[in-house]
Amino acid sequence: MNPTILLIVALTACAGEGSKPEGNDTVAPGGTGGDTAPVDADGDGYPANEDCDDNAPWMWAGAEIRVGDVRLVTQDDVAAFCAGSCAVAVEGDLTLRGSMSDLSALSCLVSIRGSLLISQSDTVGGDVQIDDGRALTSLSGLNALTSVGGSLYIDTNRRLTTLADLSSLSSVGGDLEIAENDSLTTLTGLDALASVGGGMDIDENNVLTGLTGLDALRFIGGDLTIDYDLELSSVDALFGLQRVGNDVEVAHNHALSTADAKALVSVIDHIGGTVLITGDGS
Ligand SMILES: [Ca+2]
Ligand SMILES: [Ca+2]
Repeated sequence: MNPTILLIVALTACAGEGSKPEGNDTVAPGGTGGDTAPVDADGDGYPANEDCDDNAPWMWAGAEIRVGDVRLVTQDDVAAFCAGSCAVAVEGDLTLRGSMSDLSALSCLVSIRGSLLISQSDTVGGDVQIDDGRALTSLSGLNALTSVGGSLYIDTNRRLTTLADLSSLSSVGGDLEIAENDSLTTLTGLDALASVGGGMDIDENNVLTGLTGLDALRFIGGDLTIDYDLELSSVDALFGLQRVGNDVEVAHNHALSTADAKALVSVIDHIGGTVLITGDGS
């Protein structure tokens, strides 16, 4: 055989090796093969001392910056997101919208420079479409996310019951919108959030009873809008709010007394725009 062809054959044989060892290997890459097999708790082929997380088989390597926008639609997309890295920063927008039901494999996600959209729209042409594939009930997997540079949209997630997994999130640079989540009863989990650079919009969450979880929020750069949350009976959790850059609207929350809505407005030190309180309860 021609030596050049031999070289190509040899290189081809090597290709595909090296990114991740076979999962069943008991001796890790670089291991000594000594008397005692190194501990590899998650079975990803990397022993504990070479694995950035030895309890997560989808992560073994260091930090990575993901350039551009990322859109995850299927459970396979979610499973492939970390691609071995223990810490991934997304430079663009991250969209989670589709048929995934489990985000736990996103535990490498530490920051998003752009916006984060979590939306599982179940409505098509105005009709409610029951689709068991759209079964996201929690955001488990986003526990390491500390900042969203752009906006955070959590919309139309019919089965989402908790935001507890956003407990590391301390800042949202753009808007925060939480709307039409039909199973969400509480905002507990947003407890570290102190600042929203844009507007905050809490709309049409049909079973949301209070805003507990937003107790640390002090600053909203744009509008504050709380509309059509039909079971919302208390806004006390926002009484630490010091500044709203633009308008405040608290409207059509039938279980909330107008007096409570007015009490919220009265405790905000600075409101840059107008106030509208209408259609709340008596
Ligand atoms: Ca391991
Ligand atoms: Ca691992």
